[in-house]
Amino acid sequence: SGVSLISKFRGCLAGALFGDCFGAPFEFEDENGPSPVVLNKFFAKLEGPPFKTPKYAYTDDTAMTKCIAQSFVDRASLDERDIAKRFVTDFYTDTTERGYGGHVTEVFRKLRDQQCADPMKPASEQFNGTGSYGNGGAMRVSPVPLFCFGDYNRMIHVAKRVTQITHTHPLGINGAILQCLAIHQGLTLDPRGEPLDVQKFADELITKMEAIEEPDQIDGRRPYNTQLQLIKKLLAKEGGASAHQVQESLGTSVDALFSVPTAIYSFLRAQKPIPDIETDNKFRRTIHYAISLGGDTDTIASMAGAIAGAYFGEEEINDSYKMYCEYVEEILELANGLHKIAKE
Ligand code: 8NA
Ligand code: MG
Ligand code: MG
Repeated sequence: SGVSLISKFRGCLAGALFGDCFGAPFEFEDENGPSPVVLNKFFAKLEGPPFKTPKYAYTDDTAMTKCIAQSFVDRASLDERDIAKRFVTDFYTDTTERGYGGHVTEVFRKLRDQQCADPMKPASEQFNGTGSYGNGGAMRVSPVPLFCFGDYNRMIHVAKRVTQITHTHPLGINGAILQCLAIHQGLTLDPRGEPLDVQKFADELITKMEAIEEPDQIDGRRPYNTQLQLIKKLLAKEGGASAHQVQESLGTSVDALFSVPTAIYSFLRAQKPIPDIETDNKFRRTIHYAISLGGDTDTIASMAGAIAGAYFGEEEINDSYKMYCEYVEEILELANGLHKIAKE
């Protein structure tokens, strides 16, 4: 009974890749997101009879995810310097434009100049020492809950360390931890049988984040807690919240605080049919909905896809997607490698 762990591992990393590749063409394209007609056509084509096309390219989200996964697989331990070196080498040798964040390239330059001797230092100097609160930590955290499966405290520690190579602002770090927790919950739940209790899924994230997130020194509020409470309210809305309400409250920006909760919401909302999204498949519905909100579509769809893939497993992902994206075989091989480590 249930979906196998290997299928969940493969679904998680493949889900992150497909969200990235299929979300990238729409990134910040239109203020309100792509039109329902355009998106339904886009996915119907991917799921229809095979057609010839250049493969959809992955972006920074997958470029960095694969560095982390490969480091874990090769070293079977956390090695921040090795991960930093892989980020830098990939950034400077890749001939494809991957669309990195506006300021993270400064971290790569400094890391290269000091040969990653002090891998956590350049990130701490970003934005006058406040660190980046972009979603660049959260967008690449998916290998962590796989690598640390079965050791909750170590998982939190590793998520934090891996994020700090580029993002040291508490909102950047906690966004990555929250995304990691959502994937972890997805991995541990059985998608067959009772429908997912979406309110309970959010409540469990709230409880876990309360032990991690410090209250703001001025207003005493916990920013991610506030967003998670919002997710619960939006999910409880009669007939479903409008896209506008979600865009205005949860956000679709490159800030971790205004994109990680949106990805989690997309996964939870997609457990039931959504108006204008013409599919019964819940993985498709998750990334389709995430992209429909607009803004940072590749990253939000990638994060939502990682959670959905971890929950449903590879079998819920339409097989035909594999024909149209680069790096599919490789990412699935990395998932196999992480599964081998998790079993030991
Ligand atoms: P980052 O660390 O450069 O952060 C992204 C942006 O967030 C920065 O350029 C700033 O504008 C802003 N920011 C972050 N922290 C602060 C702060 N403390 N004070 C003021 N502003 C701040 O890069 P990242 O890795 O977090 O970025 C990830 C996102 O960038 C992903 O969505 C990814 O897909 C990519 N992205 C690329 C493009 C593109 O076309 N090049 C567009 C959007 C997003
Ligand atoms: Mg990207
Ligand atoms: Mg992005």
